Amino acid sequence: MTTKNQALAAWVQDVATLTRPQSIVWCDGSDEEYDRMVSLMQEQGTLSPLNSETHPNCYLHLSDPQDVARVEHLTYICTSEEEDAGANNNWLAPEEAKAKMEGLYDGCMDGRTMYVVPYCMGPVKSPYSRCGVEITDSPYVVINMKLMTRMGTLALKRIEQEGSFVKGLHSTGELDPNRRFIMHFPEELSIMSYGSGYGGNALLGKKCHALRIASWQARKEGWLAEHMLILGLESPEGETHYIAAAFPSACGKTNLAMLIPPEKYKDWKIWTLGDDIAWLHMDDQGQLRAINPEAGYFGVVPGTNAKTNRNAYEMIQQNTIFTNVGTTADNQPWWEDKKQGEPASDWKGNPYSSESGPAAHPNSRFTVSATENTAYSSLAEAPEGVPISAIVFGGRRKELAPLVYEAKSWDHGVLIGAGVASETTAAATGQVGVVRRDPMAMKPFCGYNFADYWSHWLSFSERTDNLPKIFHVNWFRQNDDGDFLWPGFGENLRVLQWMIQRCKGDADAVETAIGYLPSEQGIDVADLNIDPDVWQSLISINDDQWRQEMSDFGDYLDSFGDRLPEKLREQHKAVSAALG
Ligand code: OXD
Ligand code: MN
Repeated sequence: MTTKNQALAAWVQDVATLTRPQSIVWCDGSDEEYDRMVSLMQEQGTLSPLNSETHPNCYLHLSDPQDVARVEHLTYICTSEEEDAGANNNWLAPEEAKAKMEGLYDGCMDGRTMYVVPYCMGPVKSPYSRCGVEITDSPYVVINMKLMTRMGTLALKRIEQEGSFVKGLHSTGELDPNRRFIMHFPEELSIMSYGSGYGGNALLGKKCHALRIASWQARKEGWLAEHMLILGLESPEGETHYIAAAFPSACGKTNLAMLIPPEKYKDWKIWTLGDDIAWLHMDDQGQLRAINPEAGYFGVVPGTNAKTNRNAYEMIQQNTIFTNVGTTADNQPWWEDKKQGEPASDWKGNPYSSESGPAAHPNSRFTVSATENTAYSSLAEAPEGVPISAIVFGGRRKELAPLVYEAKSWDHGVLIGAGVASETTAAATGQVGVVRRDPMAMKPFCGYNFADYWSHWLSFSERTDNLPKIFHVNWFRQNDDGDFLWPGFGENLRVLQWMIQRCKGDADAVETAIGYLPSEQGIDVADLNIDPDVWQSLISINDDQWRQEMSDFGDYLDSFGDRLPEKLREQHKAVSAALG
């Protein structure tokens, strides 16, 4: 036995009896172990080194071409009552789901090594952190977990002290899409994943634990587990405000979290706390504080270049695992919009030809430790987290949503979050570019009924009057020719500044039916050469379009029936009435 925790030892034994691995390895999270696993994967042919002069310690993993994204239609929340999972989730009865999964797991590790991976989500010493153990037969998962979480001996120690942990069982199985399921059992704090090696389906600390299971725990314990980046905005005077922002997958959370201010604002600084997940707790003063449960980034590669995200571009020049990118003739990683080099091979390992699609898969990813980011905030390791001044929701909308607007109250902000809709991206299998409702950017990740989730969000305004202000942004407005109206990237700093000024009571705004919008001079855009009509359209609303939107949104809310909180209905009514 390799742990003092009886429940963990017994579970590992039970899993081994079911899956029948050739051997069992307990991971300690050391650098030596990482190097050993990297060598093993090279021997097995599942990882290859990239050009060691230009990209030291960088590796390429090419996945099965049918296993490149999250699979929402195969992802289930298995609660005893179907209503607890809600219409926002696929549901299966726990016993049925377990029987199905046990059938798949039966003997599935025959001839393979079973790795036991203890991990801690959040700084190991933080009271807000939570631990888990992932059992997996995938060396790729082990090396990614090492970069993405606090993994190994320290996590195991905390589990032994605390006695509780989330159980995650993963096997890549045969990578057959017909034998692939991601099941969650929030009542038992456990996860079962089979048939995929893709990050969001297989690195169980991330979406499965830190969002789906954690959101359930958070509701019971009075906190929030959210699909949010966390950043610090430091002014030239040295004052730092922290912002948490929720956007759907592949909508620019990583870019915003690592933003480099434009020349005009070069005395400002953005610090990254996290790029994907935030756990928000209320402290004794009624202040919301955030920690990032993760320790690394699993980011979308295409589009990353020295202009769009210089921090990320530089951080992935070394010590990075690339998944499903192309390569150049001299074996450097290559992706669309890298703006450097030419592809020689594509993500399937074939010679590149423009007719056979992009060189890098649109959802190709980098995995890298957060410490490689030169903008990584030292407070990311603070056990007490950082105080949040503003919460931002956003989506990818060609039309409708203005550049930025502010909620009139917390409860109104909850309505705005619930109303998030966005065009789908390559982060999940399925059609790309269709608008779908994605409340709080949590549609794929909320581990329980959205109606109960909104009630939980609304309950925060009953606990304190010290809550962050809530905003909504849309960087993605386009004209009829498909050109973006707002330059985005570094220029988004101007919008963040407006938010912080609003928090401090220092900026004017115009009240509209949907919230407060910046006044014409409220955001400094004078040097951006934006046509005045375009600027007007970015900071105003079209009442007809909004009436239609509120009507569609109302139908969506109605689909949650009686469980929908009355307060949310009232907020919806108030906005609709104001639109007339
Ligand atoms: C991610 C996602 O990988 O949201 O972060 O899909
Ligand atoms: Mn995400």
